[in-house]
Amino acid sequence: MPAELKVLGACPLDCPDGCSWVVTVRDGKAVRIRGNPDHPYTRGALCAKVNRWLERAEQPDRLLHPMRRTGRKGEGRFERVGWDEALDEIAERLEGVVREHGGEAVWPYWGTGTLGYLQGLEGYSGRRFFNVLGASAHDANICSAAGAAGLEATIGSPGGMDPQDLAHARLLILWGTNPLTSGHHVWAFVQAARKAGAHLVVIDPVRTRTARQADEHLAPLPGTDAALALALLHVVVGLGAQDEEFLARRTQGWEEFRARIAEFPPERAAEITGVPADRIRALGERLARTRPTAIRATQGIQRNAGGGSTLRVLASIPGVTGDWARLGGGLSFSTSGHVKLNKAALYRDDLRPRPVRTLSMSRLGEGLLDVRDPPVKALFVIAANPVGSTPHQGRVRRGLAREDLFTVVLDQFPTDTVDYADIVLPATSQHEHTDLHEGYGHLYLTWNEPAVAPPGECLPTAETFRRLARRMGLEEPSLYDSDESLAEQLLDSDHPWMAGVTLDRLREEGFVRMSVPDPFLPYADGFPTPSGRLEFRSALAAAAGADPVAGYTPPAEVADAARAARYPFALVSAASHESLNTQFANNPELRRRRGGPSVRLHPGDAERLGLRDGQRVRVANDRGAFEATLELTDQVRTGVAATAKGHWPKLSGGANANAVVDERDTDLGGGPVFHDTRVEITAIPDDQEDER
Ligand SMILES: Nc1nc2c(c(=O)[nH]1)N[C@H]1C(S)=C(S)[C@@H](COP(=O)(O)OP(=O)(O)OC[C@H]3O[C@@H](n4cnc5c(=O)[nH]c(N)nc54)[C@H](O)[C@@H]3O)O[C@H]1N2
Ligand SMILES: Nc1nc2c(c(=O)[nH]1)N[C@H]1C(S)=C(S)[C@@H](COP(=O)(O)OP(=O)(O)OC[C@H]3O[C@@H](n4cnc5c(=O)[nH]c(N)nc54)[C@H](O)[C@@H]3O)O[C@H]1N2
Ligand code: SF4
Ligand SMILES: [Mo]
Repeated sequence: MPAELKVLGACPLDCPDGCSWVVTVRDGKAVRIRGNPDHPYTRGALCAKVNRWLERAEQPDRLLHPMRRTGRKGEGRFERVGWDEALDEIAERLEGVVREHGGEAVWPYWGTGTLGYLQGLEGYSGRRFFNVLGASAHDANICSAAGAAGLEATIGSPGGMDPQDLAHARLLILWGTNPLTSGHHVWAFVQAARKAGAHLVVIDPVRTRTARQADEHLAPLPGTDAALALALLHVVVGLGAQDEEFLARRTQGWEEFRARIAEFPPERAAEITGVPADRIRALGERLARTRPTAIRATQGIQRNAGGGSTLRVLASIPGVTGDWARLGGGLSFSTSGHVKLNKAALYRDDLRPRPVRTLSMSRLGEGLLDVRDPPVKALFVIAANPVGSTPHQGRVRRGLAREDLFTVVLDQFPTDTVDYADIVLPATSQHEHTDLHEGYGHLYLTWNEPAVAPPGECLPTAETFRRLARRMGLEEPSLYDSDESLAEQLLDSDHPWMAGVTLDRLREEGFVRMSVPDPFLPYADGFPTPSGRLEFRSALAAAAGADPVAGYTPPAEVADAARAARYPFALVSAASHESLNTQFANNPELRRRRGGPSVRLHPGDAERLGLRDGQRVRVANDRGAFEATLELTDQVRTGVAATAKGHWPKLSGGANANAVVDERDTDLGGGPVFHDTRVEITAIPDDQEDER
């Protein structure tokens, strides 16, 4: 065996970039990790967080053995037990719950800790096991459900442009997305467009790292983007710059949408968004004269009550200008809609003994406290940290503290959620197991070969469920399929875009581009909607109880005048540079760089309230509160408070931003409304601070 090996793998994190990585292994130990220089999207670089991947896996707080709770729920006191004992106890409790309350009393709560098809969310590792039990289905809607549903109702799927083709745009609008923090590999293509003369606009209530690089930055109030977009189209149509031929041949509902556009002159949009009318008019004129225009919007823009409608209107812009027909024109959100793997073969939902109800990931508090017939009696938390990530933290904690709830958590670290587990099972890290990935920001599939043996008694999630199935004596043979066999079944797709994408090639080359046409104009032959056209008017939206015509749905709390009088700031809690959701938030070096939770305000807003830079503050509303250090900066627009997601509550005074976020659905898709939250900010008196 050679002394040094290079093993190709895939970053498993919930990030559009889906990087391919190279792990150097010396004497059985992983000694170096770097971005794959041969991958056209990764281009040799990882990111500030994942450069520390190997260090993270060796942190002293890594979970290495199964544990059983000894303290109260939430306290985090455990004793070590063996795998046999842990699996016996789980099997017995689970059989009891299914016997007494039925399979639907079991909730497999999968998170986004890994997006792998074999170990994580994309394939819902263990899904076959839960299907055999007849467990409740899990709607993993916490991230991009609203936008995906809005796009499905408009262009047929969340597919959109290949982000690499942003390089061909001449006007590029980064809309409610902060890629220099949340997925920086797209930047090479943004820069290529600029080199060729493209004008770059960023639309974000905060002058982010990304906005600071742009030619132009507009700062609307959160959740008001659809009004802004309609006003841009008002200018386009006023100039007669719409593409009549495209509208006639490729769209449905133009007359109604046109009437909607007429309701939003720039002056009205200025009132709603807080962006001056002359700036809206100027951008509208630029949009009218610049072909092709590309819009890149990711998840940040759809975390408010109108998130689905917003993506409907944004995807309608290239429908009006005809840019969907041009390379470098259109909209890019997530390429996941283009991935044509045989997911049904992996999921095997046909194994369910009968149809089952679906529980919403974003409503864990409700699911544990209010849902009946049957109530949830057994909860499996798999690669998720809902105490840190899910809306309305106080309710989530109350739900998890229920004495009659049996909770199993599979994780790598002792998170706030682990503290509520009855049984904790230690999971492998990506370079210790096998997996297959897509990247939702590109068109490659990536293979992850294990580089080293797992530490301690850690097991891959898929293997954990094989062992649990055996322990319970389940006879369905497909529960015991190996990782390789699962990958083969997933790749067994007859869609032309999957031609030539084989397990052998993936293993050999590390990544394979899907066989999409080149150049990639996904809607050249029509849209995958019921009408085959871009649907300004959508029956799907109507069936979901939303306005059938794409339009502006105001944010719930941001636009609520009564609430604004009580809670003056609209809080956004976006991606932090130093963590990936709650992952890496316990890494000592990244914690040191990041500092504790902060909240940023415009100096003018702070002055009115007598608040000082650097002061300790309480960010609160009627749902809860978290503590932070106040930072005054004109990078945040007035009326907005900016903080970051992902802090571990137990490392930050007991709560994070989700203490104040409501458990409420978006207009389409049932997504959460993280960036549609009103708060007050008050100083914590110095003496109180000393007591802490
Ligand atoms: N470093 C790092 N990278 C990450 C993550 C992370 O935690 N850290 N998280 C990953 C995950 S899970 C996801 S889903 C993506 C999310 O990445 P993004 O899609 O970039 O989402 P956010 O970070 O939530 O918000 C992006 C920007 O949108 C702005 N914004 C908020 N509300 C609105 C609005 O209503 N309108 C407009 N125009 N702007 C708004 C925020 O101020 C923020 O600057 O990033 C992934 N990448
Ligand atoms: N306030 C606010 N909250 C937010 C957001 C926001 O914008 N604002 N964004 C939301 C978004 S976009 C998302 S995607 C969610 C994410 O929320 P979650 O799905 O809860 O994701 P993480 O916080 O990353 O927690 C994932 C856990 O999985 C574990 N893990 C990682 N890999 C594996 C593995 O291979 N096996 C197992 N068993 N465990 C593993 C990690 O150690 C970690 O504890 O958070 C949401 N929360
Ligand atoms: S988090 Fe994103 S940018 Fe960083 S390595 Fe993973 S896929 Fe690449
Ligand atoms: Mo996400």
